[in-house]
Amino acid sequence: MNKTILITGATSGFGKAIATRFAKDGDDLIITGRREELLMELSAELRKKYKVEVLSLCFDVRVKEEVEFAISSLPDEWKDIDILVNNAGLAVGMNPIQEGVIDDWEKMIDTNVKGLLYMTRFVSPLMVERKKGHIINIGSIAGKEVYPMGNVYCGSKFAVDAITKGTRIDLVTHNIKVTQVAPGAADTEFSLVRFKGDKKRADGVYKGFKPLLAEDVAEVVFYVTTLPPHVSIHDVVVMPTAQASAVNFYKV
Ligand code: NDP
Ligand code: 8X3
Repeated sequence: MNKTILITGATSGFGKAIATRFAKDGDDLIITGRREELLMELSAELRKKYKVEVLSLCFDVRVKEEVEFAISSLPDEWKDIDILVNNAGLAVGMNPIQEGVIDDWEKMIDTNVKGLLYMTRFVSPLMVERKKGHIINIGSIAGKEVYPMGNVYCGSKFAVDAITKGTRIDLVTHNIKVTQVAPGAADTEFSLVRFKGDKKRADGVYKGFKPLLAEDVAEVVFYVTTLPPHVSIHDVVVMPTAQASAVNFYKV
């Protein structure tokens, strides 16, 4: 039976690939992001190619009122969300802590931590009411290991790791699965955003080894939703074969 999947940050990278993967399975999608034109393009493409229903919602996950409005005003036929993928997130800047740009810190914490919390806060009651659901949080290897100048981004992803565990504990009695998928280096718009549009620097991150593609991560996210109701995957770390830890790469 087709499911309803809500994916935040579906305008690029993992979110777009995850939306496409579930559409291929025939599922209906609620896709979100701030770039309305990209949401429109993706909606049209998925509807045409996979004949699925797509609702696109343009809002900023950092703004509590926007998140609350988006979820509380969902049409009735879209309220039965089976899977929430908290994917929207970013790194901004890469400085030693003593030279950190406070505005960059706020963007990361507000998006990666508070945005994920707002989404969970407003969507999880709908799942509790139905006594079913699956929340998938996109963490990172940066939420498992701290690396030089990763300070606040790593902190935000360690928070995702902890919040995922806490969410699972609180929702266990409501029959809701909670999973973290924590990828290593993946070639998306991530580094372009982190380095504020410096494409040369962003491309340099992926030189000399084969990074993950967004589709690889989407396949893992899809897989964790395919298991029987009594089986729950708590945590998956998915890395490029050439990456052994946050900072150890085999580059040629
Ligand atoms: P992208 O930059 O390609 O995608 C990020 C997505 O998040 C975009 O769709 C963007 O949409 C959305 N987004 C960012 N800020 C907001 C906001 N305030 N409100 C709503 N949506 C927002 O990067 P990735 O696909 O790589 O990143 C997805 C997730 O994966 C992030 O949480 C990231 O931290 C994590 N991650 C990435 C890794 C990598 O190496 N690429 C590895 C491990 C984890 P829009 O701009 O339209 O708002
Ligand atoms: C993104 C991966 O290792 O660049 O979360 O922080 S990393």
